[in-house]
Amino acid sequence: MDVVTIGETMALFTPETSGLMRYAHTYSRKFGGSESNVAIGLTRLGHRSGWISRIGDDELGKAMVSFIRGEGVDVSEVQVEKSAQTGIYFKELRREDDVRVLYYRKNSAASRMSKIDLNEEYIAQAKYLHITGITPALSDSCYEMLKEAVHLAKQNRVTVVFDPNLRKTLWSEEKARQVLIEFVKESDIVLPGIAEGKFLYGVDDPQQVGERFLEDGPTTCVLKLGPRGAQYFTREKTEFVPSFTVKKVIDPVGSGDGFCSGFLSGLLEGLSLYDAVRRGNGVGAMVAMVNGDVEGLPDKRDLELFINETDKDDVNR
Ligand code: KDG
Repeated sequence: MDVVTIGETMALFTPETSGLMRYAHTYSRKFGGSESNVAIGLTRLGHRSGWISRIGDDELGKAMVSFIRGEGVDVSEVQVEKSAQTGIYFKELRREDDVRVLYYRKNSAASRMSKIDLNEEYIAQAKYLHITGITPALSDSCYEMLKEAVHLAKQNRVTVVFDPNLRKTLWSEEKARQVLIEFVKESDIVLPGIAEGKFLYGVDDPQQVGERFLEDGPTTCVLKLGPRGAQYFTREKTEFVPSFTVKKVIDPVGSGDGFCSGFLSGLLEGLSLYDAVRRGNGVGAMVAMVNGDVEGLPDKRDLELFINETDKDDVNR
């Protein structure tokens, strides 16, 4: 396994029409969950990924696992929770620049995950453990489980990659800040957005944000700067990597996960940090141009076409 990830995935309902959801009558049903989005992004690019989770004993859970398995992700560590349901979420595309997310996930099956969901051998055989700040927000047992997963990864020399993925509606700001910094301190690579850097450390200059993350322990910080691109920081070097032009943003949700899968696939293939971040930018941009969290994730060929096409005249520099 190249990458193992842990987290909740939900059935995602999106109105077929834009505007206020109260006027929507028909919805499309998709699936979304930051960690499985990353796992799917990796398999599309030719890597092996596995996803640890719990689903309810229900139709949505079954359809979700079939879908994720169908994308080539290993789901052998997904458990069925009899006493809770699979979480769902709605994505309200009010306007092009106003996308809202509504969760119906409290006490969901995945929020019942705990240390017993972890199989040390499964984590130990991976090159990377990918985790996000969504999981510890789900419940105390998920928080404890994630700490244990990081501990197992470190014990087995598996590189820990952490995306803070701040979701303010899931917990208090104070708790979020404290716990997310706790995970930053235990991670090797962090992939925050600039707004998360400001939230965690109270500074908004990219250089200062990058330095603050590194001071807390990770050896690499890749700071996502939205439409501008991303900047990576190590103790030796920092470089800004420009983004690709997105002609029309259709749905930005999932773009950060796309970035992460592109970046990790670059590392797995031994690309330089600059080129891995550039690949991340490419995948992130492609996801934003398609409705759905994973529907825009490219395979290798599409990604290369997009990057080379855009290179001709569309790169933002
Ligand atoms: O990053 C995209 C995720 O936000 C989406 O897939 C749903 O996992 C999700 C969450 O918790 O918001």
